[in-house]
Amino acid sequence: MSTPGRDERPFISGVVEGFYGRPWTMEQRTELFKREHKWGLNTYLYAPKDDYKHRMYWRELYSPEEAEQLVALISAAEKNRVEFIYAISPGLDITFSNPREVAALKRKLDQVKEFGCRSFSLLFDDIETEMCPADKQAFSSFAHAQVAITNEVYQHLRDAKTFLFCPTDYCTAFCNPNVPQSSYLQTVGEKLLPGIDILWTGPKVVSNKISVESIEEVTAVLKRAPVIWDNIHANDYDPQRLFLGPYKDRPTELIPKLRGVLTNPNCEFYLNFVAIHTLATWCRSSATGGGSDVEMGYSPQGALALALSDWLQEFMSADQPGGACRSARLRKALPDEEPMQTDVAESLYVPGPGDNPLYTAEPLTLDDLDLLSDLFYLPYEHGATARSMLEELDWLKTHREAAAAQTEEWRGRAGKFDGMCDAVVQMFNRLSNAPNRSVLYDLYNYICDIKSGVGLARAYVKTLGGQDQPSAQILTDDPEPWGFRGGLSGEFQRMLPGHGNRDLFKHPPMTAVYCIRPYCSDDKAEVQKIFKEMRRRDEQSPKLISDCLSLGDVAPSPQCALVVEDDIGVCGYALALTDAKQAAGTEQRPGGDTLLKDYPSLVVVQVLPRVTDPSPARRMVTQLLSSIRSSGSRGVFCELRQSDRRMLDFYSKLGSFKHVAVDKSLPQDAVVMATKFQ
Ligand code: GDL
Repeated sequence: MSTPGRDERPFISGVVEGFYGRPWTMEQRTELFKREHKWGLNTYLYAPKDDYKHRMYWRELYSPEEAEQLVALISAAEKNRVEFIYAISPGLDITFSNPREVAALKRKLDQVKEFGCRSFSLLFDDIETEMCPADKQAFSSFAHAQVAITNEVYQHLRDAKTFLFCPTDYCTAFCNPNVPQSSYLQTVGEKLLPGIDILWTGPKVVSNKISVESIEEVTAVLKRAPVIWDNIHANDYDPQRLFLGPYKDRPTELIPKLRGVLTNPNCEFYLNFVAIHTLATWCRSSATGGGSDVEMGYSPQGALALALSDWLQEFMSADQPGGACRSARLRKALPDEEPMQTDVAESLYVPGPGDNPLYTAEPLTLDDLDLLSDLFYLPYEHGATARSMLEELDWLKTHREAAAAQTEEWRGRAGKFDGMCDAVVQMFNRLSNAPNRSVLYDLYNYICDIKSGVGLARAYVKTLGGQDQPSAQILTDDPEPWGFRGGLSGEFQRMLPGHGNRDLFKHPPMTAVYCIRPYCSDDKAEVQKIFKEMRRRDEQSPKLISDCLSLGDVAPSPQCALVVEDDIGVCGYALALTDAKQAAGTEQRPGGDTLLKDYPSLVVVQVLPRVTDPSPARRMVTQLLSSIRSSGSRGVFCELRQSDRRMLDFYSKLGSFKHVAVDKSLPQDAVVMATKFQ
């Protein structure tokens, strides 16, 4: 049999069933081959971690029943032009130097070869790196032991179509001290026979991005282009996560630099429609990716849209006898359409007048699937709707003062948040009604979980807004078990520091302790120091009223001066004038009257850059606003310099302050933001 030259071999593209947990069924795998064929993918790597005879009992041969199933599976792959690669993971307990062990490995692979399999793989991921005494004597390193056995098995099998090796250091993060200098990878690269390809997961086990440079780096050491084992959609490490976002952050320029890409996706077979469909689109985006309908340029959003519209068809097709949706059955039974079928007619219940009407649910929509994908997007990224829900909740939570005052903005945004939560509940209802029960059952735990999470957030916002609605009852002193989610693992999480404010997608965890206290005359020098330090760069520009306040030239109003301290000392301040008119007069500002009429009070806040947590400043402002408000003032303004991005950002995020027209008497680089009390 003649083997094609290295460069003529087609790009390997497809799926690796390489996750921990329940393996897919033979029927699901057969279905996978059909899909791969349809979408232009060409490979399946059989490597289910918890399959008995793949890893733990790798030495055991298959029984006649198992053999029959594997034969059927391999032939189904062939029928669909999918290359079936059989992988084995002997690394948990193999003694590399023992000839009986090598013989056991050969015997097992010979058996699978008899089933019709032509491609094989040896996996050494996730194993102990310390060799046993016998192996230490026989081999100069772990890499030498693995390479020796792999080369021997590869040669024994003689004409393997494809042979893959998974190293123990299979990503940049595992390499010591780094990729180019890793003696493990150097040995593998130099000693592994050239016909053997090497699997690689990228910079990390679950790589956020895979760059061309990182692949060039590893290719140089391995002396061959790697096959990516991509864990972007793998979810076996967290039972609450699922990934329905598009294949992303792998530039298509990688395709000519790689030997192939295999995705190791979600454990739940039916939830991999998007993962596999979008990978197929990615592979077709380059001429070297194989397939005739070459699409130049890959857009994750575009690929997702294609996948979701196909997935909707799958959701809508009944997968169980009698599972057609009620409306379809009804239509069939209508006398003026097709002739009525007796079996349908007999089982069909038509409510009479005064009876309960039949339960009806709207069919699932593409928008529902868009939302679903957004809620369960990618390991390092939430989808747009999920991000916006988080942002809204964060805003509503940090503007409790606005909630208490029932400002129009707070109420408006609370309503918007409620609407987004409702869309999740509606999506859940329509999904539960979908005719394809297999997909629904795979999804069920995840959508239940998100529905509960959303329910809690929704109830919390209602409570903030002072609504005592039944949904807000979830947050009581004696909640049902779904009011404190997560079981024992949830208890542990809640006991660990940072839980609750660890917002992976927004701020780093914060550990500093701040103390806010009233300003006293001894603080004057410290406040001046902070003011001067923060103004160092634009010292030339003319003074604002707030500058006079910070410098102590004008005294703050009673109950309107605070400082914040950390363990080093005073690190910020907030000062206010309930009536800024007099100070404005001292600064001789003609025309400032309009501003002062609507916003008679002034506030100034400053914190040193070492305070990365925005909450101390936010708390000081909230406190001052409430003092100003109780003085009877109608509104508050603050003066900022355009160069003070940090404070501009701070006031913008507060939400209640809006930009107001700058009066001409102010320095050119000044910006005014203000808020009115309702
Ligand atoms: C891994 C395992 C894989 C697992 C994945 C995600 C490789 C080579 N091995 O490290 O079996 O599914 O992480 O948890 O990726």
